[in-house]
Amino acid sequence: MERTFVMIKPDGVQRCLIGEIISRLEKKGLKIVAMKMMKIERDLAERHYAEHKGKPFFESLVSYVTSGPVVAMVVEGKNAIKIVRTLVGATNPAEAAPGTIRGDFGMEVGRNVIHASDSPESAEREIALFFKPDEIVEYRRIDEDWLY
Ligand code: 3AN
Repeated sequence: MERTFVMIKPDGVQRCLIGEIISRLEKKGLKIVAMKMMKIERDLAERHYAEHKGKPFFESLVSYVTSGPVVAMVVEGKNAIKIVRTLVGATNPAEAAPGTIRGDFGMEVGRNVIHASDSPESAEREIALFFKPDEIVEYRRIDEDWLY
């Protein structure tokens, strides 16, 4: 099993897409093993997006993700990182395929609704930034034998 970090960004929360997004993850077969609504402080946003420091969009990215509450999650499943990225779609909603979260609900890259880790290294780093180990739970989905 693999774990990935998913965050519904402030626009996703304000546009009442929390249920829709969680529903897509659940129906796919992914398991939510940690979840919280929170307001991100500037320091956490800067650490989360450290790889983009110095890029022209860094300031607007940090103020966007700190502008309102977000829903942070740890999502588990076989190949979860790749599977969630596929459900999320391309970074730029203008290029994201229909049927993906960004393709269906986003209009531009600066308001792209959701974040998902892009590699095992970033998943591990991002999960540790947002969650303490004891906030992550273990349980079986009742349909697990039918998913795998
Ligand atoms: P992804 O979120 O698909 O992994 P990254 O890691 O390249 O994409 O970018 C992180 C975030 O930075 C994006 N989700 C988006 O909000 C923002 N971003 C990326 N590229 C741009 C850009 N050219 N202009 C504005 N914001 C951007």
